[in-house]
Amino acid sequence: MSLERTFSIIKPDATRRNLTGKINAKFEAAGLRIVAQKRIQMTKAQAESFYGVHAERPFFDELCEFMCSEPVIVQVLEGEGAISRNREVMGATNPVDAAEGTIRAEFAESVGENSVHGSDAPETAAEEIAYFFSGLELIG
Ligand code: 3AN
Repeated sequence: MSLERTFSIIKPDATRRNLTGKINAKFEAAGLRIVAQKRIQMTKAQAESFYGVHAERPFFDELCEFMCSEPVIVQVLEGEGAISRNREVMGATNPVDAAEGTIRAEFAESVGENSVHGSDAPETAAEEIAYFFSGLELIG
């Protein structure tokens, strides 16, 4: 495995409940280094563009409304095999299916309000990082 970077969002259900530190502790315990991080509130248009791949899904509007409802933490995580490692730490999309000890098993409220987003492949990781962070915000 090689050193990778992945993109992560701590979603509104988690920032609302003050869970940023607990979620970051899970990333760090799994060997993921938080190399960039900021708190933003997305516009509806930004959320729709970010989740464009899901535009035809029945939950699209609900998802975009939720993602811009309150501030989120956008992050870049770095580590060996960071993309798959982050997906493991996040757990399954639906918290009832998420393995014990994962972020979604411990913190997610529902399949929609599931506390974290993580890129699913190297191409999407690169695109998502570039969507939210400028080169000047990324060291190395
Ligand atoms: P993941 O975030 O685990 O990669 P995706 O890419 O299938 O999952 O879905 C993107 C986001 O859409 C999920 N994180 C979740 O917030 C939302 N979502 C997925 N399935 C549903 C659903 N059945 N109902 C409501 N929201 C959903």
